[in-house]
Amino acid sequence: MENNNHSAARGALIVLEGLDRSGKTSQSSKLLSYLEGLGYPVESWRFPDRETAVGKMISSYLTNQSQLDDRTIHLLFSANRWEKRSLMEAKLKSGTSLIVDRYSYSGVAFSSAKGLDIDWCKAPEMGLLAPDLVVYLDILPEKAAERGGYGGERYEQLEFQKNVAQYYKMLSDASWKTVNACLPMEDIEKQLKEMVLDCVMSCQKGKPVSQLWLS
Ligand code: T5A
Repeated sequence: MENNNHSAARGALIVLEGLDRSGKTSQSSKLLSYLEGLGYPVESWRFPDRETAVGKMISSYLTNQSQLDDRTIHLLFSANRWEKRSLMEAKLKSGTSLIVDRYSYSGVAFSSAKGLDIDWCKAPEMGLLAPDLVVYLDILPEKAAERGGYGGERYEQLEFQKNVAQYYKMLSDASWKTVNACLPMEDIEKQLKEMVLDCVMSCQKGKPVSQLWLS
């Protein structure tokens, strides 16, 4: 195993997106171990971050313990990213790569799928940090629904997830990498490792940190 010191260069912001149960959490932890094994400073993050005060309100909503207006919960999801922005920037600048399970695209896709205006949904995300890589774990909603634990949270409903998938398609652009999330986990892991290592290495070469703009 390599044990290089890569900490002088800036870290990469890598985002995994996809429907509920597409396998983001499983793959995040594999990528974390992989990059750590290569000696890169790296952390695994997820949104919502349910540990903060805002995150606790979100978690209560997702588990149906509280009710919130659609716009209110949308802005809370966004605030949950904003409250982490400075720390995110500091980590990246100090050389730590971040593997992030869900980001602004989840915010826009899920809220738009409820019927909110997509431009209204994008607005509070402007100015967050732009990912260096977005990987979409592509799975048919019907297949995701067959996976363990589905249905426990508010948005884990087949018809709604079908709608979310349409909005993800609208949001994706040529820079996104799509991986078939129905492949065996090891095959997905292999593809992700290559993509992520490329990205980490290009950020090390001095690619600047930029701000998010959702077109
Ligand atoms: N949301 C989120 C918003 O509305 N707005 C926002 O701004 C944000 C950030 C919570 C909800 O909030 C919404 C989206 C969500 O509805 P969450 O906590 O990330 O978001 O919820 P989930 O996406 O459901 O997270 P999960 O951890 O439940 O799903 P993952 O991470 O996609 O999947 P994972 O890895 O846990 O795997 C699920 C199951 O599938 C199996 C795993 O073993 C596990 O049992 N699995 C596979 N099985 C076969 N083949 C494979 N390749 C497999 N990969 C995984």
